[in-house]
Amino acid sequence: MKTILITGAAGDVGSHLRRELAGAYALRLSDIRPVKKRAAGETFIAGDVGRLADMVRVTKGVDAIVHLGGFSQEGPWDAILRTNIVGCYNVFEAARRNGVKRILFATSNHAVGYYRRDQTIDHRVYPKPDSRYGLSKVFGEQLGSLYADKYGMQVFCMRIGNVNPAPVDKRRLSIWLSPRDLAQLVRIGIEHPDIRFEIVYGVSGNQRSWYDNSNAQRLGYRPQDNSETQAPEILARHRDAADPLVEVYQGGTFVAAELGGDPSKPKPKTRKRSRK
Ligand code: 15L
Repeated sequence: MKTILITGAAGDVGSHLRRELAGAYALRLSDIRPVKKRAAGETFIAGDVGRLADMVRVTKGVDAIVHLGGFSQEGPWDAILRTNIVGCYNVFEAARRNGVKRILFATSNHAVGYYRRDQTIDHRVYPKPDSRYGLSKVFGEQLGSLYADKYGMQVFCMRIGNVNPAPVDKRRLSIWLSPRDLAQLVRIGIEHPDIRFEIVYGVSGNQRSWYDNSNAQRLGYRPQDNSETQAPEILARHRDAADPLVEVYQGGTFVAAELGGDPSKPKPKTRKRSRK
């Protein structure tokens, strides 16, 4: 049986994944916080992603890593830098030093949050992060690309929407990922023989999706769930946000936060100086 390391195992996504993968793999859980209740087949090693020595200890001897650890929201630069940027580097570098070839990286819809909701985007679009958090996820994706090309690692980047037992609001109807679809995607990332560097969208088969997830489909992903069953109830109670930009862009409130200009308006043309 393969041993799979899950970083950030104490978080919400980690908890759903542990339950869904139980019995399929030996799970090594790691987090800065303790994971108290452990199921059969789970072991725990405490570790801080911000410390390379911890990550070297934690990644030793595993077959693959699911890297969920780090800040999962927008946050102050110092925190994002330490946990998501330095932390991500530490996980990839520790894996390389220990000869662990396969990493599944939990990137986010916020790596592309500045695309509009009336656009359908695939895995080949250039990133448009909507926050420091989104930017850190773009860093992680590009780090994965470097480690795949330079060191031959197999890197599977999942741009996760929102993992929840059920979609929670209108925006999440488009980006919802059910726990069992998350597990299906993770199993593809662990098992697929031909992965070198891939970006896929971590979303269920939602009718209102903003993504062309053909890269995931090419690798065998067949989501079981579709948020549409929840749509009537969610739409009935939906009220548009006060800031219209929240409804225009895929990143929602992440886009509108701390905004210094209106991204939907073209930049004013700079006047040419007339020469005398
Ligand atoms: C994310 O990337 C976050 O980790 C999660 O907490 C949600 O905010 C999610 O995106 C979302 O966009 O709903």
